[in-house]
Amino acid sequence: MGVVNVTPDSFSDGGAFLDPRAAIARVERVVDEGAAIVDIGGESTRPGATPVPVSEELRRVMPVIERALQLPAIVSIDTSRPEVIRTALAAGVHMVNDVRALTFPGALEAAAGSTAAVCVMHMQGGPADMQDNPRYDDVVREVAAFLAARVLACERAGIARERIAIDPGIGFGKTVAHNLELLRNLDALAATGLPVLAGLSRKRMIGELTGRPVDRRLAGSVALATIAALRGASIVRAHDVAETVDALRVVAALCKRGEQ
Ligand code: 9MG
Repeated sequence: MGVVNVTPDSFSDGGAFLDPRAAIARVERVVDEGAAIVDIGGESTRPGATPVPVSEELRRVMPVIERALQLPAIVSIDTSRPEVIRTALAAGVHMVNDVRALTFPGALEAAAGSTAAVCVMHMQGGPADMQDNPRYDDVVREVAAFLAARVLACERAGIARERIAIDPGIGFGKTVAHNLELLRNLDALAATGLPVLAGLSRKRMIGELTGRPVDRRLAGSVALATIAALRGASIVRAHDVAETVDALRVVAALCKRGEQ
């Protein structure tokens, strides 16, 4: 899953693709480099990010979605808002990626009224405060229980299990220790039988582990993508698509005999 942030304040690419032409060029490059899914978002979810009006979110993402839908890729809308979900689905997007796990009022219903896939992610707190003091008694158990509850809510709303992916939300209300614990136990989430999505690319934990600034986290990102795939992730969300695809092809070859 290649990341396309149409925002002025993303932590990872700092507004490089706010201009629709730049965002469209980014979509084309992501697909060209081998991404099966393009994830298009118009609101930053980095720690401390401020919300934007729905109209602005739509203004940012819709031209990019229109172009992405002409390409040979699954098109995902990265949003939490029911209005944006509905508009993007009406345009034909194939997937809704929601870091708030379809908890906003009306979001479940908006997603259920289509045949699109959904990804529900765990987050403790919200972008404004999630990194203030994240606490868990047992991070793996608590994240798994939250995701199980959201999957049930999706199913009750009419979203078939086959349409649902789950995501532990690396970096969303978690310390480095929490993130590492979740990665070590990613196979427990994969054991649900649902596809697991992992977003690790350029994240703060890599900065904390390596001392590298955000524009020098490629090696750490590819290492974590590889580890996530080996531990059962089916979808890896990445900024550096070509390098991540290479790493995942190596993992796929290694696991091909089915003796993971
Ligand atoms: C939008 N976004 C940013 N980070 C993410 C992650 O880790 N997972 C998912 N599903 N979406 C993310």
